[in-house]
Amino acid sequence: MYTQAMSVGPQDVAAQTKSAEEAAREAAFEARIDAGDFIEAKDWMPEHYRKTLVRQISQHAHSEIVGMLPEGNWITRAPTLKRKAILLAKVQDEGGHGLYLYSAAETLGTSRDQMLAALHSGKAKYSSIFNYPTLTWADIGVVGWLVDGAAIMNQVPLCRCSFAPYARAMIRVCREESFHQRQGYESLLVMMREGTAEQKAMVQDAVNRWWWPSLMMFGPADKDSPNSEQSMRWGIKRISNDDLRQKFVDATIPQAEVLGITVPDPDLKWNAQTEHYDFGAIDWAEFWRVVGGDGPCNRERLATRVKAWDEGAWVREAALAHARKHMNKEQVA
Ligand code: FAQ
Repeated sequence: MYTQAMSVGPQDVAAQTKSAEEAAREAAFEARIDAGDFIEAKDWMPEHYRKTLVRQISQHAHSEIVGMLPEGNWITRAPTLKRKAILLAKVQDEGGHGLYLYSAAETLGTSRDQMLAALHSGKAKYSSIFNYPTLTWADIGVVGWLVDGAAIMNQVPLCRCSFAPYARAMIRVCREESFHQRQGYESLLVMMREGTAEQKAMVQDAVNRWWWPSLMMFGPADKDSPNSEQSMRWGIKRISNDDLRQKFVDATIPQAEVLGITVPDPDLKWNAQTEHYDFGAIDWAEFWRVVGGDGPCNRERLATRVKAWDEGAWVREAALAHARKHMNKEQVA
């Protein structure tokens, strides 16, 4: 009796050999991950690992760059020279974070132009949080306290990400984010301790608007997070979305108490048994609406980025022409 296995042609043999080789490489890669090794850009890696990293790192880079917009909007209106200098430095830092992150993603073989084209066409995501408006000066303090606070909580574990160029970028980013969080908290503390009744009300109003979007920054609940399981398995993510969100709430509520503000959650209470704060249900319909492009500022943010890209074309062209001129000179010499 002839079986199908006996009619294997030379191409099939090659494919089988290749897949055996591939399987051996994958097994070696998984063993490195299990041993806690860091993966460098030139090391062999499964295609899905590479794609997952390009997706996450480029989204992260886009978030830093788009994240400059809601705060940059207040640089000319900062109330004092000191606050203006701090805000200017912070917004510049965010630009720098975007650049390290684009560089880390480029080591995986995707060009910056490709990543930016994905952002500008609306294909690539960036953090939902930057689609909310900064309506008053208090929003700037609250963004530092809550948004940078949530960013650090999420990013400190990324300093141990299995992909070494990302982990290295995150170490520097986290140092700067920590200053960002502190400056935001300090500016709120001044408003709450020395401010007028109107200024205090402005802080409370900003917290009311930013609290829930900040909790959404950590992503969907673990049970609804399609990427988490594999990313945790590969050591890209070290702590799950829900666990990070809980850690953020636990760290932030005592700070809110020192400030003398409340968060807009009637279900928030300390649970002595779990030793964590219980908190109310997140409006996931709002989250997905914003992620899907229909938040309060999505269109404005994207249009601003596209305009900046188009208007900066002459700078990129001039820089490239300059680099070419130098290269030619070196070749002649
Ligand atoms: N917004 O399966 P998961 C900052 C998407 S930087 C929009 O859980 P994953 C600094 C997710 O991409 C803030 N989309 O996904 C700063 C996925 O869609 P996809 C950014 C979100 O990747 C401060 C889908 O939902 N930080 O703030 C969001 O395992 C102040 C399913 O989700 C980072 O990017 C969201 N919030 O976990 C700057 C950190 N959440 O791609 C200026 C690195 C989820 O399959 C001023 N990233 N999605 O189409 C991460 O840690 C992860 O990517 C998560 C999401 C945790 C964000």
